[in-house]
Amino acid sequence: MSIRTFLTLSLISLVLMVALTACGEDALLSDVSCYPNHITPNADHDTDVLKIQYDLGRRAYISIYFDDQDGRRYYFRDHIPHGPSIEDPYQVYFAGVVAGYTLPGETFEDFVVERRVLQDGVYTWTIEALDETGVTEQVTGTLTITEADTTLPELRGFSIHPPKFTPNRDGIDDRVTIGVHLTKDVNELLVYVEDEEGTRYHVEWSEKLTPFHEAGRHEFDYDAGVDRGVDPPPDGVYTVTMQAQDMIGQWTKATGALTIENGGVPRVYILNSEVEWINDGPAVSLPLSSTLYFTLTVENDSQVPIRTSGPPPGVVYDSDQNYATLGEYTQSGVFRVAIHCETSPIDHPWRWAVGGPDDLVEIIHHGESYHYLPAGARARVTGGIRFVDYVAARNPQYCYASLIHEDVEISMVNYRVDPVQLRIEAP
Ligand SMILES: [Ca+2]
Ligand SMILES: [Ca+2]
Repeated sequence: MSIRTFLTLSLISLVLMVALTACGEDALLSDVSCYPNHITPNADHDTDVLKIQYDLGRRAYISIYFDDQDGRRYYFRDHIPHGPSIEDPYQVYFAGVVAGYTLPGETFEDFVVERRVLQDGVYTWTIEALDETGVTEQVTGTLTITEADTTLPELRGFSIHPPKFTPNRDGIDDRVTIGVHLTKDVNELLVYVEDEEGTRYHVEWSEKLTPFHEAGRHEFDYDAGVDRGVDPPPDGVYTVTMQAQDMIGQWTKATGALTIENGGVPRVYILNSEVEWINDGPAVSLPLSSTLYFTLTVENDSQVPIRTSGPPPGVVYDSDQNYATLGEYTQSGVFRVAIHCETSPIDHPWRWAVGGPDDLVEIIHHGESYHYLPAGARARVTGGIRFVDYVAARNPQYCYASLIHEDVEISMVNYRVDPVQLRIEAP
């Protein structure tokens, strides 16, 4: 078929189509109505919504848009594919909200407007169908908008802090706070973290001063799941998205980048749940003022380094001392080996780092020095308690070792490992 023949045939079919349309049969777009012709989109349930109805004769792309009196065009639907309407006409409700736009001279720094209500005024509406052969039909009319609630739910001062974090429960940069000042009450306020493939991770709202969904300061807290013992998303760069939607249906959106580094759930054990006590245990008898020594091996069986703090292995405590009297206070997120006896006046009073200088790696962070046992590493830890006193009513007593994740947990597997029965021989 020559191009000329094709064009001629196309022309004939086009003429036929127009003829058929004229007869009201097989029309692409027919029975179009928009009611009412005046709406007040302000969520007061009074003439807030326009009902649009149409029949579609065959598959087509539907566009619904509004032109203001200055000739600016606002899309409600932009080339959305539709099949033919079979029995009932298509019905769609329009609440005055169109694709986001900005007014002349208007700029927003922290967010973009995704959906926005039309300003008060008189508009020409157009419903347009474009079929697969390129035939377009459209119907137009007039719509007046008054009392539109044009206030936007602005997301001011959107912030992500810190922009790079290490969700590994070491107490340093384990969480991210995503903050915003919301300028209007909304129906929905949502934050998620998304990777390049579009996998989303929910972020919890945590600010309690402003009720959820109300105008004011809001904060969201993201721990990457590690608080629940879930492995965080892989290290990498993610997009944080905050989205607000008001009663009218206006949407605003703010985005920013978030980097995950050294993410992972620490899994650390006392190797084989074994403690070598002095004189081999499991029952030990020592003269008063002598020392209960122990040795054990800590295994970091995770993908992340684990943080620890002093005193170093080898230190011997007097029984009436504890970690605080040595100036080695607890620190959130730190792992330490600890010994507890039944008569201990405080919980696990004697504590040691999970490795010595040769086992640990020093990391400087914000000018402070921190020590870590690397991923996959093992370290032998020794220590002792010199018993300078004892409780006669509890002699002998049991002592045991634990591996403590300070201010986080002592997992059951690391709690009260390999007890020894200790008798202090009275002089
Ligand atoms: Ca209204
Ligand atoms: Ca961390």
